[in-house]
Amino acid sequence: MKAQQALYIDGVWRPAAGPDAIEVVNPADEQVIGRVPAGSAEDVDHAVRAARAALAAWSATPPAERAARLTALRDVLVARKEEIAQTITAELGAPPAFAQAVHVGAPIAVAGSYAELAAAFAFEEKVGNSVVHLEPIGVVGAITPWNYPLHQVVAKVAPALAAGCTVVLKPAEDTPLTAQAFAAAVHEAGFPAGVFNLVTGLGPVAGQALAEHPDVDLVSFTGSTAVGRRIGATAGAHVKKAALELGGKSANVILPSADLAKAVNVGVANVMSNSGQACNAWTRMLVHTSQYDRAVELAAAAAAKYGDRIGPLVNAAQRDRVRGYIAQGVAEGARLVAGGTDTPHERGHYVSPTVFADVTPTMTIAQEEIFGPVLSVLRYEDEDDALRIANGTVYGLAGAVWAGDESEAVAFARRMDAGQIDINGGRFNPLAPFGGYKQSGVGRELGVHGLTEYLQTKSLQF
Ligand code: TXE
Repeated sequence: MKAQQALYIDGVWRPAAGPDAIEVVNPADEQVIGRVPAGSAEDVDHAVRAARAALAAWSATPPAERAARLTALRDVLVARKEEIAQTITAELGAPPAFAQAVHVGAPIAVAGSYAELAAAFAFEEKVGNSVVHLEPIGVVGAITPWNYPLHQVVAKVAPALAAGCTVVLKPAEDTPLTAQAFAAAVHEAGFPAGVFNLVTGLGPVAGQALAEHPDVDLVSFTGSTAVGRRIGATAGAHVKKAALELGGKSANVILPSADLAKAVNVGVANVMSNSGQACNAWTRMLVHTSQYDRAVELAAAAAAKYGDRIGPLVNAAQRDRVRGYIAQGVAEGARLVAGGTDTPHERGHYVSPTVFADVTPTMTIAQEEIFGPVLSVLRYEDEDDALRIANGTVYGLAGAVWAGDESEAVAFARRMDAGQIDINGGRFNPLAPFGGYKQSGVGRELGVHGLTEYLQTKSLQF
């Protein structure tokens, strides 16, 4: 898709107020592939005013009609699947097949699920002698990251629109072309002007202006814990709601009764997927001491097999950050059994699939989110020890448990402090709520739980 030198506000593409621009770079070959406007606070204000003006009519639009527009949006995404996947490959570096199947496939499922939910959801419920109305919270400011550039957008915008809210989106600097492709899809789907608006721009400028705007009722943010903390504080100062989806350091707990080879192989694939740029990646593999050496051998072999199939990291800063963590792992005494800090290609921001053994729970690489293709394998003595290690970080986003018997895995999962846990592998479910315990965030995305984030309640007593 060709970059638009414009912002999408009030149903039309229009120039930004100022001359600033963002260069979009292909992380695989470091070539500049486009330029988009770097919106200012003035542009954000313009977009918020458009969203406010559109709110009354959109929130009063019957849910079935909102559902019809979301169905149309899903259909446009399906029709443009290949084109959007190519855009994601160009600006994120995702391998083409993965870009189509996952980067575009998952948001298509999510958009479809919200079309169905908007039509079926009870926006009014009777409680004794009261009727409770579930009303849209208002104007939503959505701030999204680059790691899943379409999914992160759809996971916020689709439920907000289903709920009857209007939206201003500020996407990540690295992946604005996917956001523009999404805006074009919204336009084609026939949403009324002002219901969805896009302001591309820098986080500390356009993002901050959106988070601080007095006429935004809810900020929904996905990104780093540092920025999430600020957005939460700003929302608190204005007595507004903030939904925060932040980092993770998820544990993949392999109980002794599990199919070890399967658990290790799926676990490695999970961490290497999207080059490790996933907040819910199972970056800590926990293995019983009796199976530890075998698991490390299997993990190293699985990582080595990846070779050239892994895409680059999104930019040089992320690559350097990940390499820094690898160097720190070595310095703190972890044993490198695959990958490392070598440069696998002459150009592009690549990091080799990396596996560390002899990682102890307090090491930096076992505590901090690396956001790259780096797996730490830790050993545990017994189940209580495994649970202590699994729950022993500030995060609590996701996890996995493997056991010979599902009920054994479920019993362990119930004791984990995490918002989404896969049992013996698991499969993506667009209706299952996703979000964090502890410092991984506040609120949930996807399914009914994701929809209710965008609603407020009013009760009428009779
Ligand atoms: O995130 P930022 P970055 C984690 C991951 C990664 C690290 C840094 O560990 O290595 O964060 O990534 C906007 N006010 N995650 O620097 O800066 C920004 O423009 C308002 C986890 O890319 O948090 C972008 O749109 N907005 C994660 C969005 O915030 C601001 C996904 C995220 O960028 C802002 C991405 C400000 N002051 C990174 N500053 C996940 N949970 O999935 C920046 N932004």
